[in-house]
Amino acid sequence: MAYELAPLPYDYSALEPYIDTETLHLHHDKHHQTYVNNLNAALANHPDLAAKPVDELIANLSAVPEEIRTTVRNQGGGVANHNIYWTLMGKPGTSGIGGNPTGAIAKQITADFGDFEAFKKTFNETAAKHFGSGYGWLVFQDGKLKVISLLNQDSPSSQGLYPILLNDVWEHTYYLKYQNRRADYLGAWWNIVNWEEINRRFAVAKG
Ligand code: MN3
Repeated sequence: MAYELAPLPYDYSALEPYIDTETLHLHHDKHHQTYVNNLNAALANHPDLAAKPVDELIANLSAVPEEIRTTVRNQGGGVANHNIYWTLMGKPGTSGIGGNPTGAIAKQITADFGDFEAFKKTFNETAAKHFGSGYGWLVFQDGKLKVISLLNQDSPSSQGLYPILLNDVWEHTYYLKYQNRRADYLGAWWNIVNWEEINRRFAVAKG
């Protein structure tokens, strides 16, 4: 069974003005679709693996034969990470989108970082300083929130950590609108972040 690209959970213009319509078309319809196509091609002769949810492939890369492991890590990671990325955002000004964090994640952010501003600063700096392509991530480890960055399409899932939040800092994410100003994109992104979905993921991460 082949993997398929799920439609965006909102209109292509929904994230304006923070993420523009053209970027969303390219990022979802071209970049994400290409990861899906490449993963399907890599697993064409491995129906047992192709039957697994992509998150399971990424969480257990040692189960993938060595000759296709790097491809699955990169392409499968590209599928899985973008699946998360789209759900972490929503139309600015609507309920649960942007503004201050809510619920359990708000309390945990205060406990581990002091306040939301300090957390944002840590996350944005980590993602802004990440050299090359990759993502900034928020995970829950040893009872604490932790901000990390990983290269390319690598996921904390491969290290046994459930991702609560990520932000894509590949240039295709922001270059049309923000050009080289990655930090501006990172700062603007919090206006469209979906706290309900982040709380849902935080509950899973806590187990
Ligand atoms: Mn991307």
